[in-house]
Amino acid sequence: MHVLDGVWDFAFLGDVDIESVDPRGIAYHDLMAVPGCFDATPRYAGRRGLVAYRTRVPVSRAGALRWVIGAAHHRAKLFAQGRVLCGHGGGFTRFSADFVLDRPGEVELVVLLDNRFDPKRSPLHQEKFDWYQYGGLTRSSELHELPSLSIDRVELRTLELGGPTLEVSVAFSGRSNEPSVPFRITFDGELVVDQRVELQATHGVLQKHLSLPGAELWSPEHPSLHLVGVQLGDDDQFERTGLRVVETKNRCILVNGKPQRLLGVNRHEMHPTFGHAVPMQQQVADLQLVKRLGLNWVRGSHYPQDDVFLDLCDELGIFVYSEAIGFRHGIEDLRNQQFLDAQAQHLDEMIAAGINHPSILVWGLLNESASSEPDARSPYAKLIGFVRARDPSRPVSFATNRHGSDRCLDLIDIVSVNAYPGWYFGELETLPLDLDAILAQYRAKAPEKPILLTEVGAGALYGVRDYHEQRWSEEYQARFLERLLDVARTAPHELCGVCIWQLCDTRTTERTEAALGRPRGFDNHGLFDEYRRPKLGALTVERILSGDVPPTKR
Ligand code: ADA
Repeated sequence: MHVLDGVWDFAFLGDVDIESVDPRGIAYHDLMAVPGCFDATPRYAGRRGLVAYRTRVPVSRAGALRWVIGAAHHRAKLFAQGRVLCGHGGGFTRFSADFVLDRPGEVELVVLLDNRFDPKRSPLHQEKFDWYQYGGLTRSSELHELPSLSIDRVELRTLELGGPTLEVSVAFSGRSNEPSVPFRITFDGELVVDQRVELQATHGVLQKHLSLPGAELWSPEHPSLHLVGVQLGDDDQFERTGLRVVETKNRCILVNGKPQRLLGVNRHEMHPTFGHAVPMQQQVADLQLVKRLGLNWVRGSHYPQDDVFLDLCDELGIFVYSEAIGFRHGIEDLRNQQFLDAQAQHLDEMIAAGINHPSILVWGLLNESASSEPDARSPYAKLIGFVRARDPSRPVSFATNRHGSDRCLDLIDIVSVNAYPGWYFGELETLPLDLDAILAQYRAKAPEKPILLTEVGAGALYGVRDYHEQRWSEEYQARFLERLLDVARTAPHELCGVCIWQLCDTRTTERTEAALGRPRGFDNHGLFDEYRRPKLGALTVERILSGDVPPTKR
């Protein structure tokens, strides 16, 4: 396997149509880091247009190759040796393209990338979204030399805790020259399946149920992880997972039968210097902050988070609400088949990348979209059905702000509510009552379902200190969080989780109307500013959750 991370040739082509470019004619005038966001670098800051990335890789044998791209924003077209391989829409997910190399030597790989908004050709990225949508190859990229029979993916699912039993599904493609091939599975290095299989088809899935007496379960308190190795013919793959079962029952989210109380934070994967290509050190640092504050879950708002981040959550026992890309989609989008197809492909890619991570508790989609419209039921049902069929082992949800009028709550397992009492409406004093009134409307419609408050928060400008405790001051946000934590910790009958909006300040859309309500062009609801400097609010959460201040009575 060749890891392609490094410095690639780069060209900013500007206002050019992606379909009109012949990769052989591009003059590369610059260099760019991969992973990286070109429009987070000083030279291209804020620029939108078509760009080209190129690298060359020495490959020592002819044959089939698989090029894996960690994420490409927003729309990509891939070429190898000057020939087009595929197109791809939507950032934040991994995809791949296979091709055949005729003779050993240097392979030239080119990506054309477009970060402009184009509702028709790029429906997953829309200008109205409330976060800055950077362009670039933002996650690691690899080139794999494939044997004639190859493992495409290995998916692991805990079926039962008594045992425990793990389902291993191995998707393969290609053909071996032998009539039968070895098929082996190891669990933490111990051989548990050792047989030969005859494969007639050129694509398929092999499935095994492993009974694993004595294997430790995964939980937030004891996040035990196990390594599963699969060998099929000459190919092998290793996947890490945890053994645990998630269910929803009696207004609770249960992990291994135990009800969970969730207190967490929303996270945009973003940094002013790196855009969406948050480096490993910052991924670790962000989770250090989550832990330090005493929080136990993260909602990946509003798109799938990096593999590195998910790995760390698995290791630290932090739950993840993994959300597909989406933001306030109106009924026009939901009626648009092209949008729905793009969503389904993106959901499939999110699930493929996340399925073996025990930390992922819920799949989410379509943040704050038109779920109150009569015509929304069918598209919601289709996308939710798609997620359930793809992974029956996790609850599905969508975050709604359609208080009292949502028509799709019966379609999901967990009700996720976004509400901003004490910020966009109401005062600090009325926060508990306002929140109760909102939640009561959901409880009436979904009496038995668990409810998460997936967004709630107040803004604060870093460094603005004010004895008047006005909105935008750090003091206001800190008072707000004190009240919120009181409510969160004293209303267990209504809420099984609260997720503060948001971990740190994030650059938002460049559109003027939006920018006027967003000082500095940032969403300033962060507990930390964009460089992760703590506001008074972060210190307040840390102080309260570390037990320094007991919750007051409501
Ligand atoms: C919404 C939205 C968030 C953010 C938030 C805010 O709830 O889901 O992405 O825009 O509002 O800051 O107002």
